[in-house]
Amino acid sequence: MKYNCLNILRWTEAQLKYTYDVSLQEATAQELHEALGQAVMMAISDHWNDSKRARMHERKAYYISAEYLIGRLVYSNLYNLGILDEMKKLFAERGVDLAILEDVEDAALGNGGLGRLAACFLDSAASCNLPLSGYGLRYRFGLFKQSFDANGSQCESADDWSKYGDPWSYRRYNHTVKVKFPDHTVLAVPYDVPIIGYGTDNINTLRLWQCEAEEELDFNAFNDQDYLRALTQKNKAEDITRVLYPNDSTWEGKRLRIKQQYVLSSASLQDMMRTYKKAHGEDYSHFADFYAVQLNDTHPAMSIPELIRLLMQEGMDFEQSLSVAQRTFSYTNHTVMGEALEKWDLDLLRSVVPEIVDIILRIDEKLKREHPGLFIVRDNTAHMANLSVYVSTYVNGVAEIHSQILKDDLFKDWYAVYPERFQNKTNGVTPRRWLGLCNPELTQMIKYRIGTDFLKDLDRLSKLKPMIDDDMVRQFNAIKRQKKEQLCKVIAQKEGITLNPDFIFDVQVKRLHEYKRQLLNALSIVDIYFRIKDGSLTDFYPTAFIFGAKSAPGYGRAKAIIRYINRIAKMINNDPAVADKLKVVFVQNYNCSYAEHIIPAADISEQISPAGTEASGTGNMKLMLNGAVTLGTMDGANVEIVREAGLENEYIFGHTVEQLNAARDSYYARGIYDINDRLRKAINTLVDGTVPTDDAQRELYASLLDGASWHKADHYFLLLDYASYMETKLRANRDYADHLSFGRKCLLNIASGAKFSSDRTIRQYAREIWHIEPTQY
Ligand code: 26Q
Repeated sequence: MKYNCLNILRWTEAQLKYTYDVSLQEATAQELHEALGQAVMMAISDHWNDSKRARMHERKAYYISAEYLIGRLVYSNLYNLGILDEMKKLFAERGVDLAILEDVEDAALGNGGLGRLAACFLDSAASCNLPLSGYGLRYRFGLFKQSFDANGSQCESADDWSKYGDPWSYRRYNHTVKVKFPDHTVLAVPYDVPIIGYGTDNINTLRLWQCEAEEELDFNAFNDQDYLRALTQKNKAEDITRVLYPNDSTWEGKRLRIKQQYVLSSASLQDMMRTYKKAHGEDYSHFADFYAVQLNDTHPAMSIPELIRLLMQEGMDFEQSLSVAQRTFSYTNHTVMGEALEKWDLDLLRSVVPEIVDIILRIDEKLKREHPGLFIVRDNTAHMANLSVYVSTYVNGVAEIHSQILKDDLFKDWYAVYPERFQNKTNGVTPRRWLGLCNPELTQMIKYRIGTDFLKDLDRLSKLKPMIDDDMVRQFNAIKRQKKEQLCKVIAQKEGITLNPDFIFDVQVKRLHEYKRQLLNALSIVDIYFRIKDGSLTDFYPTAFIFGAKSAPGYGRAKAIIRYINRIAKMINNDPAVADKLKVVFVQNYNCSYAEHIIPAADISEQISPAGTEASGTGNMKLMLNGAVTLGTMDGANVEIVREAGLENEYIFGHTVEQLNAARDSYYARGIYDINDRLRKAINTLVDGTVPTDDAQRELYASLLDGASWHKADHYFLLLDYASYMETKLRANRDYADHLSFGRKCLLNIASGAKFSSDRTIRQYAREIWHIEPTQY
């Protein structure tokens, strides 16, 4: 179907006039965003309603996730509707450049990979006509905004993403539900976000819950002139969805976090029970025939006891309720790292959700009767991952190597009892946002060559392979150069740093964590810097090293790494002796929108976690699809990237999982430090005053060489993999000098990227886990 762009434009103008009393030309970015959003919402409303109605009586899938990192929606929505270019043109004819909407804030209701995956899945399901709805939380403040102070330290500020409004959701107060806690009851008010498919009329729904008080004001307190008390109930309710927890990969047992998780679980399941009743009546024994619910990690795992509680409230007995729950839920694990696994102290849990604890204990008793070796509760602590495995139909990891580790390691005892439950679903990314939208130049080139709209069916990308010739490589290189120029402008404007687009762009963008080894990258840069200075590295191809990462605000070591990189960047960027060879930029506030600028401009994609630590990675896939080669370890989805593109087209280094497991016990980091002079010199900059450092860098230094009470020295094997990393990094650097052969590698990465479309992933979930079919309506 074709949307009438002129109508959308006229509605936009009308909204601007009535709401803000401004013309199209006078409107600010925020005003234009509001008005255009509302106009698009009007335009799609029939299709949205029809999509909903068509599925009323069908089996559907539901994704419950505490995070959705959806980014900026205005361009992707217009893009998926197929009207972005036309709308740009219509606005341009009236003297308005739609690029001003770049000033509109991202919706960052997620931390990183897990939240962005949820957003990619929704895009893919809608585009593949799969009936998948999302449930989540509408945090008032998303992930904090990041800036660096004069010291190079991370500073956080609040992300008030909806302060100018939120045109992409409708408040559906009529579907409000109540969620009970021992000391108060809160309202969960749904906000529905349309998920617009690409190349289809289908529109799915993301329903985000916002907490509000039952009574806006306590009038008794108000009449007593006690204003503060009058507001407490309101604040107490609104506090629950006030802010997204900024931890990524470390777990924190916070009361408010339990409340968030319970609201998400309870509200979503109450909503499902309501729609079930409407479509199928009050016999809930068939619930699992119509509702397949995917738990995005254990954050929504309280959904399991909550469904059981709600079913029992409707008169079903415990055993049958548990059976319904087990057939309804499936669970995706996103990490093997112990410190990230959710374990709730039962007393704490009981003080917030007492009935949930009673049900968890009953489930645990039944489990221990059946399988005395397994447990959910141990040492007065509820292990949410174990609960999620026990009461699930399927459990999956997010890349082959990760799913294997789940079976061999993390859930070994469970795999022995329930082998048929374990699956793999390798992650993917939506090619619409991560190719079509962020790299229209490359998309156009591919479309022209293979003659189809491959973004609907990424498998067609492989048609490129036999067509790759010098001509295509030259064209690709020219596009890459163009994307670098564009990124240079963005970085100059945002960071005040000038980069040369003739340099290699070597990119590491992801959350800051020790296991992701940004420090390894930094040490190699310091080493390269010294070698350029002392003349022992003469053939180095000029390189700009680009970092983007947020650290959890309470993660001291990660913050120390940011500060260290900012300081070496300052030293290197201010040294005229290397000005034509080296630049280092740590961009501030890396987010979805920044990623959309950086990723298409990258030549080298740093994916350097020690094997066995990164569950999958998804940035690696985005970079591959935009034609960067991977400088990486045999970890996460890198393994599959290498298999698809060929080892000869990537730069792989370091120990494998098996080698690390064999080396672990006898590993002695200081032994490597003592014999590798260059590495030692680089590591010493953490403490020797080459760059300004403080106690935090001294602590980093000690963590590498001495360890701490909780980890042995160099827990993430930076020193062990260093030599191999450096050698491989320099080989990639030398290879780049041959632009044709390097560009060919890049193109082969693109042509081999089909597997990493989240369309492929979501279809596998649909077929192998949810057992749902695409519906045309
Ligand atoms: C838990 C408890 C309390 C507060 C916060 C959290 C929390 C929040 C977010 C713990 C973990 C996360 C996020 C994890 C995450 O993003 N994992 C990544 O998931 C990606 C998608 O599967 C993978 O590609 C990455 O490898 C994995 O690190």
